[in-house]
Amino acid sequence: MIDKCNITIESGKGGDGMIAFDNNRKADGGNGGDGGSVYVIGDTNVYDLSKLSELKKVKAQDGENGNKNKKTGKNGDDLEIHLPLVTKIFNQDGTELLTVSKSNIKVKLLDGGKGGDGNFTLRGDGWDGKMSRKKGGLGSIKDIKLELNFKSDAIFLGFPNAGKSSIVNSLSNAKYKVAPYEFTTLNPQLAVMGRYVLMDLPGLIEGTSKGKGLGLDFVKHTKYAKLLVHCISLENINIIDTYNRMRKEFLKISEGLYSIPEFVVFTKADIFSNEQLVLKKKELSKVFKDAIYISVYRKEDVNLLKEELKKRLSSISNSVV
Ligand SMILES: Nc1nc2c(ncn2[C@@H]2O[C@H](COP(=O)(O)OP(=O)(O)OP(=O)(O)O)[C@@H](O)[C@H]2O)c(=O)[nH]1
Ligand SMILES: [Mg+2]
Repeated sequence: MIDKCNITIESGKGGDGMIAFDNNRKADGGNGGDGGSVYVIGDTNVYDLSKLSELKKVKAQDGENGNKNKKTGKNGDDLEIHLPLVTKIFNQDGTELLTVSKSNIKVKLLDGGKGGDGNFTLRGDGWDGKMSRKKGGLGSIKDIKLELNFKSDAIFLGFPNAGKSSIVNSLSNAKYKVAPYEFTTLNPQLAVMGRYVLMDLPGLIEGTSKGKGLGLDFVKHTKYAKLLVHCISLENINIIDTYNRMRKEFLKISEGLYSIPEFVVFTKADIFSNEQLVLKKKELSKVFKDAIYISVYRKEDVNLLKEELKKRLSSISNSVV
């Protein structure tokens, strides 16, 4: 997934006005059409900047020149750049230009050049107007930098191998890589559960805050999340300690991350017999009042988690998109 790119944008040039005469030698040259403008628009069907990063430059269409018979040239088509949520746009010098955080809202970045007047518009009484026309206005050109911060409703975090990707896959149509070793997930990955966007993240370890493991690049993507799903494998011998160590790491990473409402999900429930699980739950419920226990291999567990997530997310606020 490409989450950064530099690109040159250019609006269309206005078409030139025309000098033309009808059969009675009267001025009848039309005006040039306006050049297309450049817009950006948030689009939830776009997931990263890869398409855009392949293009060095994008340009709106030029307006067509005016024509005889007072015909105005066709306006150039606007260029709409569809961007994933949330994309921050910066000027070349690094100052922030705008943030695209809502879908389907169009924002203009560059105006197209105005079409030039033809000699019919400029005709006047004398000869001068009849022989004059205006050239179309030039388009504008600008270098911008784009940076994508993934926007999701719920983020899935925890130690490596906790089963985060397995859960995200089971809740959605995603088929992200799952494997029995640490750091299988290397980058944030998005999945859709009904009207909600889920984000599976790389595993965190103690020291992530200091750049250990896969580092801190992921933090910017967590900013908009409404719910932090903290996944803890029941394989851990001391679960309360595992939980506390991760909470401390969240705080060291950022206060913003630490303060996202948390929902604890205990994973791999199938490794215990029913009797063992009842005992585990009894012990853990003293500390974790409303945690959920799931095995991704049990449909009823997955459905229960899905309903619980929907309930929590709908009570927190509207979906991000
Ligand atoms: N028995 C059992 N194994 C599970 C369950 N969920 C996941 N696993 C296994 O646990 C291992 C790790 O699963 P992942 O989903 O890759 O874990 P992760 O937390 O995304 O791991 P990283 O991306 O490395 O942080 C895989 O071998 C999974 O098959 C479960 O409910 N029960
Ligand atoms: Mg993973």
